[in-house]
Amino acid sequence: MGQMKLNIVEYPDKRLREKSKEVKDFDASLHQLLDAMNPLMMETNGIGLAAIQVAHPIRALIVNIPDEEGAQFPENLLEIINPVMIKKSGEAIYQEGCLSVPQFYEDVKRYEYVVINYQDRYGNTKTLEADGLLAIAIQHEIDHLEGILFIDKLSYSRRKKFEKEYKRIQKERKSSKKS
Ligand code: Y12
Ligand code: CO
Repeated sequence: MGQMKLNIVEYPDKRLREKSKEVKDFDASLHQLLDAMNPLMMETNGIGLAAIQVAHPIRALIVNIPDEEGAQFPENLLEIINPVMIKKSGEAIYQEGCLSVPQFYEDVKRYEYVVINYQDRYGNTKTLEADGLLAIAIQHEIDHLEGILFIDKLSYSRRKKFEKEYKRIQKERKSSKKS
């Protein structure tokens, strides 16, 4: 089996709107996918990536929160399969971005603190308590599993701002003839 070739699915691709399916087999094909997602996330300076963003609609995601200097370490990689939010509280606003919605960043309101149950790549059940950036990232990625993007969470006026900027970005891309 060779290296898996993954590409980021970008808005407005309808595949991002699919509801991802529960992972039942914690087998080599799952491990191969996770092993290919991590370098892609590192190369693109991402801190979170859901499988559906690379065209695999399964309930799997990875997160790697950088330190204060922005450095990421392999030992901080979290592989989260079949997550379920069991506790949530507080409020936090953070400027989010998404590899599937390039070049757009906007403030989104989320829970400040969450607890999730999930499985690791071997199917072992785990519990994770998160606050700060990790809590934000987990909520952003769990939304992907439901076909929800961060731009869906914006107020009417900020969503309009996104539509405008998105059109501008598309025009720029066309005129520079890249993709
Ligand atoms: C806080 C906010 C958002 C999340 C979800 C995870 N989001 C990301 O990892 C976003 C990554 C991202 C990276 C970009 O850089 C490159 O593509 C090289 C980027 O830049 C451009 O689109 C030009 C945009 C987003 C977790 C926590
Ligand atoms: Co995203």
